[in-house]
Amino acid sequence: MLTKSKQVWEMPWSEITPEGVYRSRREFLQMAAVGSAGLAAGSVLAGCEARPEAAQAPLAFTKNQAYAVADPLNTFEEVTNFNNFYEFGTAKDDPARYASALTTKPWTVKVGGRVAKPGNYTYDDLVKPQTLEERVYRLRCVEAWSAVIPWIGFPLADLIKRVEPTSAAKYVAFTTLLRPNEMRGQRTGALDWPYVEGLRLDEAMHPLTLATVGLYGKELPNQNGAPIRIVVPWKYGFKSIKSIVSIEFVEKEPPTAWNIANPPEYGFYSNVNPERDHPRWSQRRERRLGGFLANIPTVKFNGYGDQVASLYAGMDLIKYY
Ligand SMILES: Nc1nc2c(c(=O)[nH]1)N[C@H]1C(S)=C(S)[C@@H](COP(=O)(O)O)O[C@H]1N2
Ligand SMILES: [Mo]
Repeated sequence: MLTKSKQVWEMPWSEITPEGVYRSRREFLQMAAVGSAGLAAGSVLAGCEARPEAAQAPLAFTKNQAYAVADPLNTFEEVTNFNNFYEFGTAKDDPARYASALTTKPWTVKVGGRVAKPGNYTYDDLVKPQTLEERVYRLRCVEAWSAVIPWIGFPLADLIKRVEPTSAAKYVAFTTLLRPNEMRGQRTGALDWPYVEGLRLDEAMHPLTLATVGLYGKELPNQNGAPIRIVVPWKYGFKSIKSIVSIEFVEKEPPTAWNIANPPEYGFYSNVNPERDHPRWSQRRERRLGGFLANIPTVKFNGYGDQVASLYAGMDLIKYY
């Protein structure tokens, strides 16, 4: 756990990474050290791990080269074994351990509120008409770790345009599945269930906001929010709500799970902002998942400022944190 005294980048990785993941990480590093440095991390892993590949189906997609990150990708192993998904527990390895209990087929998303085409849309209704693309985005958690991940999805704006919000729609409210018999964390009071999040309509329609159905070439593993989640790369990770079952177009700023849990710590906007510390720790620096890059400066809007800063022109982002 993070504490007041220690910043995440000051800790030995073993303190923030569950023991099992840490061990396999070390083994991976040892094997990688003797292997070819030129190989993609994914194929290095595939070569040395006896474990079968995850069961996710491969997806057809095109690589969108416009969205790239200079830093190396995190490995599939890293981004699927160190997760926040409180529906399965609060420890970082709980989602990998317990999310297989979730059934994601069939899956329906209810679209409602201020919209011309409300209804219950199946996963195929939502995803089949779209061309899927791979985009490498950073995800930065408010806990000061970050990851570089090849996500697969489509602009949320495309979906929003299809369902035709009315002029009364100013915000989009998202809700995660509520199914305590499959989501063991929902049998605890870790958060108010179901998990809810929201975006201003213009944020939701920004071309960077990705309706996400996969990573590393395959359908999302359950622990990363299968079968469909949002990824908002310029905001703290908790805005990137997983396993969504409802998209509602509303007039007023909707409640959000972490704001309900602790308003002084988690605001509605939650833009990555090194100038606005979390009350219990600094946001100036971060550590890359996997431990290669520690104590690296956090960049405002997670580096996407050129594209998104104009959304907040004239707003005090210390007040609207
Ligand atoms: N439904 C739901 N969505 C969620 C969370 C959660 O607990 N429940 N955690 C959030 C947080 S805090 C982060 S950092 C990201 C982590 O995404 P990842 O596990 O795919 O890296 O998911 C976000 N989406
Ligand atoms: Mo997070």
